[in-house]
Amino acid sequence: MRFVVAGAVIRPAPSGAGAELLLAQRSYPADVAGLWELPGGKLAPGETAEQALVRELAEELAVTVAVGAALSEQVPLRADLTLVAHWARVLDGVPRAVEHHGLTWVDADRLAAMAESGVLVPADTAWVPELLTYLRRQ
Ligand code: DCP
Repeated sequence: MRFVVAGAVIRPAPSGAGAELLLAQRSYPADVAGLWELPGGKLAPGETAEQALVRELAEELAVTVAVGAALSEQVPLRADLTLVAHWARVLDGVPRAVEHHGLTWVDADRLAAMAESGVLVPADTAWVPELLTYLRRQ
């Protein structure tokens, strides 16, 4: 089994109420281009999920992140590929769309609206309930 790790990158909302989540708009492949995801990528041989997430977010967002606990859901992508996610925070840098079409910080209401309108990458919708709970509780 191989793994893909995605980052639930969060920050306190600028308003002071709740928290925000970073979403990235995929630029490829065609079937998911334009949809929004938690950024990340495949573990390289010998890497832990935490190490892979630090590397992928440095490559894709040009930031250094601190990686926290895993989210509860593991999502089967294919028979041999499983998607996991970890909470993360930016330690250094300002996220920039190096490989994505764009980036956006969303609060709970915006995330719920995006999930409802079908603009999230399908696999990532598994995390929406846990993400909404976290974003609303902060
Ligand atoms: N994926 C997903 N949701 C995410 C991140 C990834 O469903 N939040 C899926 C999309 C791909 C697979 O995981 O089917 C691998 O993702 P990436 O293409 O982003 O990973 P890499 O950049 O490591 O792979 P590659 O270099 O092959 O594009």
